[in-house]
Amino acid sequence: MITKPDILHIRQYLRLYLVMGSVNCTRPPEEVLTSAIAGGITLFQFREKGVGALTGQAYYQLGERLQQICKTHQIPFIVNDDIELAIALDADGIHVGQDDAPAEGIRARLGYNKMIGVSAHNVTEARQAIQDGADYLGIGPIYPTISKADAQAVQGTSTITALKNYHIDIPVVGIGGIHAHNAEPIFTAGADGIAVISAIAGQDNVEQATQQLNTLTRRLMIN
Ligand code: 3NM
Repeated sequence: MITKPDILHIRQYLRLYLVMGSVNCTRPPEEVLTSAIAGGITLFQFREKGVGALTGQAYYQLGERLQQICKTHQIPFIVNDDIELAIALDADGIHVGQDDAPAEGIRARLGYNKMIGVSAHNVTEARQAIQDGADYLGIGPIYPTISKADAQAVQGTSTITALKNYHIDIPVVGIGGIHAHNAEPIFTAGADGIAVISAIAGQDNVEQATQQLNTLTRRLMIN
């Protein structure tokens, strides 16, 4: 990306956000990502974490291949947590947790044209992330998740609702245990989208599952 997408485009990218690494896939991740793109994801995050996650060259090369697939289909490519990889690949952005460096410092290293997402679990963390220069917030876990061992307490849509009540108007995506059957309250609470791992990467028919979420989230999105 030459310039950073404006806030409206960031909201649109968040509508159906796939987060994934090789450990989340039962088929080659390249195949899963290609099918998910065909089904209609709007943003992709490379998150190579958990038991059996690739490291070193294999990690870097998988990132490169997945980024290439995203480029071909004009889907922005975000790297989870790893600023070195984001810089090396010239990724479109990075997503960081509460334990990572503040967005401000990351932006200085990564470039001012990059998207920076920050995980926040309450209004205090959200305010801090905005002050530090986040472009969007990931709020979770909304529901119980099997995909993140160290997830915090399930919070439903309470933080998303609180952000709206405080008129905190940064783009927001919900994450954690989200599937087609429980996605609606997240949009109703005011989120711009849903971020999912297992609802897409864990499905037998990835394209069909993504298409279903695509149709649903188009209907539910607020703008
Ligand atoms: N972050 P699934 S929950 C990566 O709460 C991640 O910040 C979370 O996977 C958070 O869609 C989560 O399979 C896992 O539940 C999401």
